[in-house]
Amino acid sequence: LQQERLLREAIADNAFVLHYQPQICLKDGTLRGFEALVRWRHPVRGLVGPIEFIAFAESRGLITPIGRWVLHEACRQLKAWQDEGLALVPVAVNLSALEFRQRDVAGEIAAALQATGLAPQYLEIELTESVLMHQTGQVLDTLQALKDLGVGISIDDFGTGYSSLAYLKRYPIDKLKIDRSFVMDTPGSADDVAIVTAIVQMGRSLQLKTVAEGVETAEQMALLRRLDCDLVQGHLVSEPMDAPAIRQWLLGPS
Ligand code: G
Ligand code: G
Ligand code: MN
Ligand code: NA
Repeated sequence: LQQERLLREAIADNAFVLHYQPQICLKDGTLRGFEALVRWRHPVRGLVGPIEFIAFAESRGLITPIGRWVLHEACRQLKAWQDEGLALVPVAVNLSALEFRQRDVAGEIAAALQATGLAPQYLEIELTESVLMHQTGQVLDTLQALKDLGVGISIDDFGTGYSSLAYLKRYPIDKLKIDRSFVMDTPGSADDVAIVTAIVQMGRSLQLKTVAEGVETAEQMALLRRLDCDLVQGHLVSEPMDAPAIRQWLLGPS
């Protein structure tokens, strides 16, 4: 109850902050995008990660204002960097299955782009497979509306859900994010190497970009490069960083 009251106050005060984790191209090492990850600026506990409050917020009906803030803040920040003259790469925002069901996602995204002036090619949405599992016409309509807007669509935690592979051709998807749990034990685990190999090959065949998540070692990076995975995201490249640190990265070596 205390927690719920604090979270309601946080929403009223916009007491959240976005950190951004870089995604780089495996071929040439260039920066290609960021994932936006929300944190709560908790009055007592300091910065609190999303694992500790997103599900709670969903259970209390409080996710909508948080999700709206995240979307708007990511768009606002990117546009501010662009207005400074920095060369932009897209930002990816996470949307949970519940958010996707409860909100007019396409309408809100269009409104956020409009309000901030950010061009749609600089925004991507990360969805989990559980969104696609419910194979309703409404999901297809929403994804098609995002596609028509020019916003990118990625499947997060790919391989961990229960959905059929048929959705990969049915829905207008751009990227598969290979879940960290498959990357973690490579190259030592032959099973995991086989899984990652299969996902990258399938991605290539279906013309989907592949992003390996949670890359922590040079050996993992070398394997992914050999497999011709497109992008990597993980602690080996960088942990999620706050906006000033990302701005320095965008400014480049000086
Ligand atoms: O930042 P961290 O590594 O702790 O992120 C943990 C999880 O929280 C990730 O799975 C990520 O998808 C999720 N997450 C981070 N930011 C957001 C957000 O703004 N909205 C939603 N729905 N999930 C988020
Ligand atoms: O959206 P998703 O659940 O995939 O969120 C990514 C989460 O993974 C974030 O919480 C982020 O902090 C975390 N993460 C990113 N890179 C690494 C990594 O290299 N190792 C580990 N252990 N976690 C990571
Ligand atoms: Mn994600
Ligand atoms: Na993920």
